Amino acid sequence: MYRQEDWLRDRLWIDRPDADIDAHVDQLSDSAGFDLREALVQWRRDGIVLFRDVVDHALIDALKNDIEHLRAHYRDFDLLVETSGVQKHILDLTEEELNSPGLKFNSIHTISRAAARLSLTREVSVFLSHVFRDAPCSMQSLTFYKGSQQPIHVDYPYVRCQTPVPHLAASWIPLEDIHPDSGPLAYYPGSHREDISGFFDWGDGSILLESDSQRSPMELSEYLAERVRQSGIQSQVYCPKKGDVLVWHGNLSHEGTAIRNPDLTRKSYVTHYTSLGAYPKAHLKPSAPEGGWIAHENGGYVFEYSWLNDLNQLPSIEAGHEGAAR
Ligand SMILES: O=C(O)CCC(=O)C(=O)O
Repeated sequence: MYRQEDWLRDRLWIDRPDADIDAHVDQLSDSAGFDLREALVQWRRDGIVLFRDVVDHALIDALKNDIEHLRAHYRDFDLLVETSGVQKHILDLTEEELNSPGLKFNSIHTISRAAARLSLTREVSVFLSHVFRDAPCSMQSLTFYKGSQQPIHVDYPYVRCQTPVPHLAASWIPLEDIHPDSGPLAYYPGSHREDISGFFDWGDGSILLESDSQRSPMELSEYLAERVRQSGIQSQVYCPKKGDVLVWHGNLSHEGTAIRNPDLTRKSYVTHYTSLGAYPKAHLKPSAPEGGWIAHENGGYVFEYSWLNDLNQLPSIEAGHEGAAR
């Protein structure tokens, strides 16, 4: 069982009371290519960092093309999807489910090279290598076509294969300019700090959702909504432009806001990351980390899952988006 004291023991350096960002930055010999000190200060304070106009538009277009191809030929591919909280194989979807809001494609990066490479966008990989003091690794990805309308939550009770659990962050890449009526993501700056979030007890002191948890995700949402209300934190609605990317802390409260215009898409790509040292060993092929990856760029990795082999790939594999180790 993973408890609050385990989280406090395992926290990343930057979340500890004695974190010395100046000392960390002053000993670096290479420039990050952005204001790393400011980004780390903001991360510690707000639990988010936003990089504007840094994501490769050609890769975004390649992923959008992959998504359209997948939607048109979905019975030819092997991918898990989530619809109304239920996981299914994409080939078992009805047309109605394929078009339902809230449909998520799980880990499209296993069949889309463009997606795998987007997860390792330079600024995100470089920034997270400093947060983790280790190579960032994508653990899973989620692709949305429309707004999720997901209630307020934090990721770590659900995304918890990594050891230690606090080695967790996420990025959110818009695949188009996001319209305020499409159900944008919203987040609560500063809510990642333990004095604000507290620790939701799923039962007997466990802070992770387990198969025998006595409390429900909706109770977590009610708890977090009350914590942010009590601390007076206002939500920030994220309406990014294509090219922007938001990175958030594994304990940051966030939600999918209400869709005001159901005709609008909200095409977006989320990656959850851990550090190389915390990556679940059982998910790695025997040749990893030297081999067994789909993408290895900018110091980060997207590994092949140990249980998957030779999946039918989407068109970006052929279109010069194969990527290379750098
Ligand atoms: O994009 C959204 O609406 C929600 C995404 C999210 O909550 C997540 O990936 O953890």
